[in-house]
Amino acid sequence: MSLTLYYHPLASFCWKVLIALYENDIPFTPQLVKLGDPSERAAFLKLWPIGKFPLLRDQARGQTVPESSIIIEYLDQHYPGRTRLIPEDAELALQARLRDRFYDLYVHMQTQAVIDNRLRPQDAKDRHGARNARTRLRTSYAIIDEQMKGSGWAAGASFTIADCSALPALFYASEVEPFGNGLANVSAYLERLKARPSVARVLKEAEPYFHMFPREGD
Ligand SMILES: N[C@@H](CCC(=O)N[C@@H](CS)C(=O)NCC(=O)O)C(=O)O
Repeated sequence: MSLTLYYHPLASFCWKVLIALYENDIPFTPQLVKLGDPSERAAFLKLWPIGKFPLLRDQARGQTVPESSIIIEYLDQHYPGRTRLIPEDAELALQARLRDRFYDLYVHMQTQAVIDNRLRPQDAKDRHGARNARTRLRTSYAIIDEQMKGSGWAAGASFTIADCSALPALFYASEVEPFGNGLANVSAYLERLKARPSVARVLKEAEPYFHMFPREGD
């Protein structure tokens, strides 16, 4: 098999790529990496010294591809299927890329900041950073609620890269900063995402690892 995905089933940015792979039934070898294991970490750092996953290795094309959004672009270019993750229409493609960036930067990364703070020892907490991240999350939720008034997907009528990004971002964000009342469109969109077969499969595979998610420590 040509493609190997270095990943962890609980790692939110890996979900983005798993959803893309499952959307188009692209065959790949899943390579689970335990970054906490010194020898697995050392081997992974040889492939990608930044040490973050997902990472895709394409043996047939001799390419090693980091960064979830770039991996999805790569899959869409070289392993296209029934779901075009980057729309062919240039304007729609721009929208999809913008929403992908939005979910990564203003939802996903903010959620990671809150989680990172939970994992810090008491004497190294960054409460200011975590508070700012929650404020940014609430601003993002309001923007998304406005965008998702209809029943469509993040960048229009078709499922795209933006939806691959939205699921892990909103799933974990809603754990650390619940939507509460008044965000019916965001909640409905998250439920729509969860019902998508590619997403349901990713969540099912992550289930055995959910106990590892830090639920307290703010
Ligand atoms: N910008 C990267 C972010 C990747 C990322 O943050 N991955 C996390 C897992 S969700 C990771 O590797 N964490 C391990 C670490 O930072 O040591 C992408 O989109 O792929």
